[in-house]
Amino acid sequence: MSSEIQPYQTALIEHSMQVDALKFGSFTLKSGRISPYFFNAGLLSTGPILATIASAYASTIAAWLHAPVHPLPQFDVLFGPAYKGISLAACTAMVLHTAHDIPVGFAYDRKEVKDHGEGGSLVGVPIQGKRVLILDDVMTAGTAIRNAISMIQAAGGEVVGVIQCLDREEIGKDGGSTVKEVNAVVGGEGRVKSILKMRDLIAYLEKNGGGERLEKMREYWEKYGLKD
Ligand code: OMP
Repeated sequence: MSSEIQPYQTALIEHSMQVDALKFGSFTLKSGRISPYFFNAGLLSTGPILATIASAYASTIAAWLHAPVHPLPQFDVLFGPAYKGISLAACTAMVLHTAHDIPVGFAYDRKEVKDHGEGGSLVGVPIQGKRVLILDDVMTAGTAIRNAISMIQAAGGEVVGVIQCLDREEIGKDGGSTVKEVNAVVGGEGRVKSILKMRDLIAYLEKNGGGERLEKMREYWEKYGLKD
């Protein structure tokens, strides 16, 4: 495991720590694993931080569309799964337009199906027959992303990729790589991208005197991290 951490990644880590969106300690995850860190994207909720994070998502997407290897296919709709994906995807769709001249639609789901008015569980541009990029906060075992993929497919959309803020780089439910498992569902290698990975957090701690936090992070990596 090695990582060259970029200045924009350091800025995002430090911003996140300042508002407690990135915390070190002991946390029980949705998967039941006990983690020495937790990333709560819901706390990335000031105007300046939303601007920072949406710009990071948008730059990553713009570069990915032109990547020489495994580029992201053109897409029509940016989909933000409820709840935390909604504001992040809305802000990113706007920055894709204003800073990168990439005009895409925006859609999200409701957690509670609405049976009156326009009804249904999806909001935003229609996704029937559209190519969809899912934008989410964190991926661990891939449960949340799998739900979003099924929902979009059921509505007649084609998921062409997944972009997330933090890839925890953990072994998936089936004992393999979560990212590989999701790639397979979405259309092949290179269909999942992240702004930060667990290895970047470890690299940051290594550079900044991580002490006991770093030790615990390495222990967790040994237990659940991807050994590639
Ligand atoms: P999976 O569904 O296992 O991929 O876990 C992703 C979800 O877990 C996220 O959408 C969050 O609800 C939650 N989560 C975090 O928000 N931050 C973390 O650092 C870890 C988790 C988690 O529970 O694994």
